[in-house]
Amino acid sequence: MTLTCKTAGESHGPCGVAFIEGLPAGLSLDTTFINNELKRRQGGYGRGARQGIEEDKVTFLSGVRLGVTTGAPLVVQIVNKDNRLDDLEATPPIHKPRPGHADLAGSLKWLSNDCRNTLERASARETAARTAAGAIARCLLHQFDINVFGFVRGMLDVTAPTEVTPENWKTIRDARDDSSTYCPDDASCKAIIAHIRNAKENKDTVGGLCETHVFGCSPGLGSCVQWNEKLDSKLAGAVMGIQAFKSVEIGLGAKCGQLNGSQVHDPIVYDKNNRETCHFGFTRPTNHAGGIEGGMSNGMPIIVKGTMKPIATLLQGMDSVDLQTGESARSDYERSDVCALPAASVVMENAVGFEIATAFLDTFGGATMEMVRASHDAYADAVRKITP
Ligand code: EPS
Repeated sequence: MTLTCKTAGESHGPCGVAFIEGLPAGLSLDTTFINNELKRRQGGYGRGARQGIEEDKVTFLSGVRLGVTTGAPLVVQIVNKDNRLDDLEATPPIHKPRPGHADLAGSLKWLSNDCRNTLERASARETAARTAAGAIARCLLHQFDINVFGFVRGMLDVTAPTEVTPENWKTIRDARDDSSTYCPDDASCKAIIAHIRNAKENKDTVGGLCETHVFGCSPGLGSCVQWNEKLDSKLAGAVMGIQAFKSVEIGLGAKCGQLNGSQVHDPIVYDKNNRETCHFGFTRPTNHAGGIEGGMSNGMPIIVKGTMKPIATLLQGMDSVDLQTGESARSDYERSDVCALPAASVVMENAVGFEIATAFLDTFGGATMEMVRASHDAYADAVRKITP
């Protein structure tokens, strides 16, 4: 069974949940790790007042016994403290849609001049459940030494010069964790803070660029045989599915269109002495492909970049229309964040982790962790038999 996840929950409803199917039995879930990912998602410079109210933590409602998966559908819950959906004074109708938000399209789709139902579900509060699902899936990846690492790469004119490698990523992760913007480069972090402050002063908002690296994937995750089995296609869908993301790139991404083939493609090098590693000795001096060729992992680190647009709720409002009168009006304002880019980098890290776990189980799946391990190890033995 393919690993799948659906989420449910309104921003100001009682809770968010993720419904996950396809995890093998016998996987120990590291609740400290999962809750820490939720805590990181709540943080970051630029967040609004809501995160002072919430204290996101997972409760497993099914599929887990004594901290270990049973193979049954897993439902994980994150309780909302700011639960006021049925209080009409506290969640008033919204009828001046915010440009950039789901408000207008959703109200027309669901035939209402009140954007409230749409915005409650479109809200990025949903990303708490998605982050939990990704962190749960990463508990499986950790058993196979596959690590996912995400950070903020830049904003406006700022691009962190940080180079991330399989050798240095843990040190860079420490720098990220010491940074209030989740950007590991100190000078870039300061410049990003200045941009967020400036946006706040101007009653504006700001987005930016997130990046996720995956280390330790063996070749062959994903497939070239069908368009919708390609790992890059799945990663792109997963990242574009995060609220406010407007572009996804793998490796060099859009820059590929500005270079010749000899500048884009990564030469292949073989070193028999590295046959015991995840890439079986096949490495590349460059990694412009971002670890994916023909829709399959190639043994190099997987690199995904995602762009988040500025949040659509502006304190200054924007030109819009009152859906009750048809007259021009400034858009409604709801309490919001000035910038949720650091949080988005955590969501992206975990969304990527979920897709990698899905591809991993599509390749090495089994009902139990023992079966998955046996399949994974048998594949590695088989590759070493057919390589020089
Ligand atoms: C959001 C609006 C804000 C954000 C929210 C996303 O919610 P509220 O109106 O309750 O302050 O805080 O993000 C979260 C609650 C979260 O946990 O990330 C929106 O309109 O998308």
